[in-house]
Amino acid sequence: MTEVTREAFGHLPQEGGGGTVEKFVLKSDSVKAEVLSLGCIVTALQTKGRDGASADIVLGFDSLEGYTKKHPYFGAVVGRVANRIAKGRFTLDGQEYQLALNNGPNSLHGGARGFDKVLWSPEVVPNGVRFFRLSPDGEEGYPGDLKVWVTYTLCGGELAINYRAQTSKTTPINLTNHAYFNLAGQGSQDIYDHEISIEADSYLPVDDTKIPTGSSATGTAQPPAHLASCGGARRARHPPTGRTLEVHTTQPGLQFYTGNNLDGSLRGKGSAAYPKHSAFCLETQGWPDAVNKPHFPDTLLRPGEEYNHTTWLVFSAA
Ligand SMILES: *[C@@H]1O[C@H](CO)[C@@H](O)[C@H](O)[C@H]1NC(C)=O
Ligand SMILES: CC(=O)N[C@H]1CO[C@H](CO)[C@@H](O)[C@@H]1O
Repeated sequence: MTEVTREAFGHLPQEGGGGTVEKFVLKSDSVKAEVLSLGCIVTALQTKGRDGASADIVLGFDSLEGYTKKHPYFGAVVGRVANRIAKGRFTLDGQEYQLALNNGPNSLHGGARGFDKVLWSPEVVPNGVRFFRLSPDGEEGYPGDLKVWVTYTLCGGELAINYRAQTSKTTPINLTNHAYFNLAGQGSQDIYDHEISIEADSYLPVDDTKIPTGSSATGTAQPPAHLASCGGARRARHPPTGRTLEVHTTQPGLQFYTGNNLDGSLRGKGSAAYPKHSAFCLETQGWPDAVNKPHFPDTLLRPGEEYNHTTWLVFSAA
C-alpha cells in the first residue's frame, strides 16, 4: 500500500502568474517519492541500499526558489518535445512552424517556457498523483490545444510515470522526465563508481550542435551519441551500496546523459554543490529531431489519437 499526502510547497512570484505549488509525497515500504505540481518535478526519491539505509538519489533544491531560477531541468517533465529540434523549425501539412529558440540555433525541451516551468492541476489517485494541463494552441510555437496528463504511481519499489495526451491539431510530442540520479546519494561528487548497462539495438551519432546526423549506427558508441534503445535492458548500479535502478519503457528511445554541463555553481539540497559528472539521466523518449527526419520513428500526434506512454523506474538493492 502506498500512502499519498499533500502539502503546500511555496508560492510562485506574481510576475510569473502566481499560484500555490503543492508537494505530493508517495510512500511505500521501500521508496519515498516527492513530486511538485510545478512542472511535475520529482524533488526527492529515497531508496534503500543493501544495508537498508535510505538515501535521496535525485538532485534538486530544498525550496521553491531554486526551481523558479535557471536550472538544468532537475526532475521535471519536459515537453511538448523533449530534446532538440534543429533550428526550432518544422513543416506539417504544408505549414511551417517556428518554435522559440532557447539553445543556440535550436529549440530545446519545449522552448523558453516549457512544461517544466508551469503549474499543473493535481489530483490524488490510488497509489499516486495525476497532473493535468491544457497547453494552448500556439504555446511556444506548437500547433493545437494539447491536453496532457502525467501520472506518478508507486507500488513497492516501482515508480511508474504515465504520459497521456490528446490534441486538436497535428503536433509533434514526446514527453520525458529529466531526473538526475546519483545512486550514492545526491551531493556525492561523481558517478565514477556506478555501473551502467544499456542494451540498445543501435545508437544515433550527433553533430556539433547535438542534432542527430540522421544515420543510426551499431557497435560502440563514442560520446556524444544519443542512444536509441529498443527492447533492451537499462540498468544502473552503485556497487558500494548495492542501490540499483532499472528502467523499462514503452518509448522507442533513451538518452543517457552524464551531467557534463553541471559545473558546481548551483547550490542544491542541503547546500550540496553539483559538479560535472555528479549525476546521470536516463531520459526515455522518441528519437531527437524526429520531426525533421522522415526515416526516424514518427513523433506526431493527430486529432482523435491518444499519446500514451509509460516509463517504470524499478529500485532494488543488490
Ligand atoms: C495506455 O496504454 C496502456 C498499455 O500500455 C493501457 O493499459 C492503458 O489502458 C492505456 N491508457 C488509456 C487511458 O488508454
Ligand atoms: C504520439 C506519438 O506520436 N508518439 C511518438 C513519440 O515518439 C516515438 C518515436 O519517435 C513514436 O514511436 C511515438 O509514436
